[in-house]
Amino acid sequence: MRMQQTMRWFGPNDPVSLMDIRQAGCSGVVTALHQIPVGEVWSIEEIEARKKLVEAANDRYSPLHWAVVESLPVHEDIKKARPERERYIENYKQSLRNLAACGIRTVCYNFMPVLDWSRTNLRYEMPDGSLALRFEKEAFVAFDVCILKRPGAEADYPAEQVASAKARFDRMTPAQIENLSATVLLGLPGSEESFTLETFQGLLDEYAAIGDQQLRQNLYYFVQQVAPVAQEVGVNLCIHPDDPPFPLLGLPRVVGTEADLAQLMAACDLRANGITFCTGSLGVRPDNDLPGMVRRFGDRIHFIHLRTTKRDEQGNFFEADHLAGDVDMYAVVKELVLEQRRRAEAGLGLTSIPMRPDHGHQMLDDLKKTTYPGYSAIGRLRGLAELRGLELGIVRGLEENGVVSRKMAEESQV
Ligand code: DNO
Repeated sequence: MRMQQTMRWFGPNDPVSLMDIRQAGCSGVVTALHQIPVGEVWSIEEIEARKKLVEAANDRYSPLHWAVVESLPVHEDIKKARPERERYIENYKQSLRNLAACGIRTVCYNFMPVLDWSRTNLRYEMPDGSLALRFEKEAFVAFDVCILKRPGAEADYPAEQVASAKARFDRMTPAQIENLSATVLLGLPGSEESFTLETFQGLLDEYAAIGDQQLRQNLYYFVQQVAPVAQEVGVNLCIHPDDPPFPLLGLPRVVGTEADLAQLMAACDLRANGITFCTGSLGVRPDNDLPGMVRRFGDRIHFIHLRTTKRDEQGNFFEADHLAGDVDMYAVVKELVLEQRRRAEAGLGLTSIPMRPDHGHQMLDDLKKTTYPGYSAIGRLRGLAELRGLELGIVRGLEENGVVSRKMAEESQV
């Protein structure tokens, strides 16, 4: 009845070790074969090799297993509906079959064109001296209008925003310009590629004729092809919402709201066509009612990212402590507990939904280390510890009020 506690592991080169993840209290590992070029088949051999790595110390220590693939990336030709998409869709199906054959049943992906997630500052200092990730609108506009110089960019923003972004750009040192550009472009973890300004503009140009509706059609087509195979082999696909959940750089983004997700769920009405419920991404929009979305999407939620941001009126946000931002984490976790109870009662499999504390501040000893932005060990460990306590408190409270049975509550003891 408890969520399954997991952490992301970027593979053998990740400075955070599997032992760290184990000692944080996780039983699940979230990882991907980042070494395989996007679009190629994940072979059984390579999947097995990663599985072996994850399980290597299981005979001596508390067991870890590969719980979720994040991500099985979707080739750009699929997003753009190029003729070659058919081959990539066949490859995708084959990777799903291979993952199922190796017992891996939850597969996260996203459908963001060109860029995966985007921030403008990876070292935003919090009042306690820890470092957080931040998205600042003015810096982003400065990148778009003054650094990338995207044709037509100015027309995408109100005139005052363009003016303040230009003024900001004029005050920036070459090192600051370089840093902003690298932050936006050079691929955050999870994003599979890094770019130069020119190649990047070239990739944006390829989307010139692809608007919101077209991108939606391409997503639904993809899901209608792959979800039936996933369902047949017992894999749950779960789309990660766009981060941030609004259009950027003239590119459409079609997975940011409840309506977007509902439309996607309806486009292929199979349980295998599911959602990664990322409170960090979805929570940037005040119009997303997160607890209500958990209730309404119910058993289509296959994976959970718990994180929160603090936003302001200008459209900026930073990643807050896990229980301190705009997301009502108590209400969200309560709905997730109730959803798990519904699954237990309905006899559905996968009652315990895999959850990871998404991101964390760089803090304590990690301030001296080079870590993947957002993925240092200690900040995530703090987040997980808080979330674990929150879940336990909720389950026990529900038990006291007779909403869940003692047996279910006991099963949720740490
Ligand atoms: C950021 C992540 C994303 C996510 C992918 C999923 O930390 O949540 O990079 O992994 O978008 O496909």
